[in-house]
Amino acid sequence: MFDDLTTRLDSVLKSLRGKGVLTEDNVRESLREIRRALLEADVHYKVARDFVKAVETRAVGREVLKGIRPGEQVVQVVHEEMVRLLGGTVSRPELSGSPPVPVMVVGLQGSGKTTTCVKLAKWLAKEGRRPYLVPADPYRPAAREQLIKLGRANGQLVYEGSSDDPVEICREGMKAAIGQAADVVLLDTAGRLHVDDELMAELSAIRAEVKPREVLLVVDGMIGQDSVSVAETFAEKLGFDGVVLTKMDGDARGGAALSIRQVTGAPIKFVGVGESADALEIFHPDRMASRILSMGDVLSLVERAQESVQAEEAEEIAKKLRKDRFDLEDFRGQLRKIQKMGPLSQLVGLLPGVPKDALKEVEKDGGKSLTRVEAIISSMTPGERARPSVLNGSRRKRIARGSGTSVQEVNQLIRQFDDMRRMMKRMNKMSKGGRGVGGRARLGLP
Ligand SMILES: Nc1nc2c(ncn2[C@@H]2O[C@H](COP(=O)(O)OP(=O)(O)O)[C@@H](O)[C@H]2O)c(=O)[nH]1
Ligand SMILES: [Mg+2]
Repeated sequence: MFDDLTTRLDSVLKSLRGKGVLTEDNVRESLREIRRALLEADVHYKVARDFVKAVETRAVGREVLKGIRPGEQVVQVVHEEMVRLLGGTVSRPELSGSPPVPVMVVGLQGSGKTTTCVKLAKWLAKEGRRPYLVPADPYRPAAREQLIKLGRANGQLVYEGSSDDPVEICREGMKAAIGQAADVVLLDTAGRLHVDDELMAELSAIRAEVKPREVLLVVDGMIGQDSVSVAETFAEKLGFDGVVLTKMDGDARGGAALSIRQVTGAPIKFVGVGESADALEIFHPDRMASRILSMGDVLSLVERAQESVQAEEAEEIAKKLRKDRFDLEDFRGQLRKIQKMGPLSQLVGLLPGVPKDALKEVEKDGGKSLTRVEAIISSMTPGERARPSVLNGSRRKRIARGSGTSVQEVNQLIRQFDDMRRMMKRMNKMSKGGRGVGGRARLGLP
């Protein structure tokens, strides 16, 4: 996702970053480019305009222009504004209250409501809840069957009563949920191909009846601008508490994700990233912003890495990545090189997914945290390094003890390793697809 947008922004930011001295003209020209890239990614024009204005206000100021690394600072501002645009912080669904807590899932036909209901049920079950699925679309028998089948196939409880009145289905479904000792009820409501008043009236009637704790609007991330106007209409006519953006695994241009929060004021809570029942993720604004922007960061890191690494070694790593055999042993090797490359803080700042706080930490402790990472990896057996998936709770405990760290630190490291590997795999794929990153990505380095 976001490939084109990322590539475009990357080149703008890279040219900014390279500049030792920035003039207002430099910055303005870059901002024009950013705006163009956003519009092409189908970001709502008002959102693109306001975004650029916000960055400009902060970036075209004296402090920034007098800074040590002005380009870097502007890139930082762009990132921060993008996080803000995407909602700032993670917004989890609000499911407190006396059980069963009703959640109403609404949206246009084909947006992914039914699939999302099943994904949510699975996600909730993992969170220790006991969800109950209620098919509340009486118009298309196939819609009801779909939820029953899909829900069952995924081991979830489904209401099977049939009435032709959606309000009655929801009311009865809530009662049945009590009988099943369920604590969350997911109401899979009917959709239409287009928003119409009849649909809104029906949804309002359901809402009045069951008083859902959450109304989640499901929006198809592939349809760009249209999804934003759909969301606007739902916001105006029905109101909702959060958005689930589906089909983000496809070649969505990213515009919907970037516009919806700003246009509707409601947070994106989940993203759907595939057809399977597991393909649902909590939406993280900062991660998403990094995904959109930080490709460039990875690439500049690679650029530096290139200087200190032998070509054949790099080829070896690329090969491992292709075969998905890049392991913690390799990771440690890379870390050692990073340490040699210094200045450390600069390099860590370029790593994707490393929050700024962590960067400050590293700066403060002068590289001790990397030493800790090394200690953790060194406390693993060769087998564990080769196959990190075997690292269960008790092994992690042992490793924490052996390396004089905490289980949290071990967990964090494994997470970082996973993220890094994913990122590197993507880069590797990109370079194979000849997407303009060419030789640098072939190195396949962090
Ligand atoms: N690739 C992908 N397909 C999805 C996703 N969510 C839903 N779909 C597909 O979109 C189609 C419509 O989904 P459905 O849940 O039936 O939509 P509904 O009409 O709103 O209930 C189905 O083929 C789903 O498999 C997603 O996150 N990624
Ligand atoms: Mg459906």
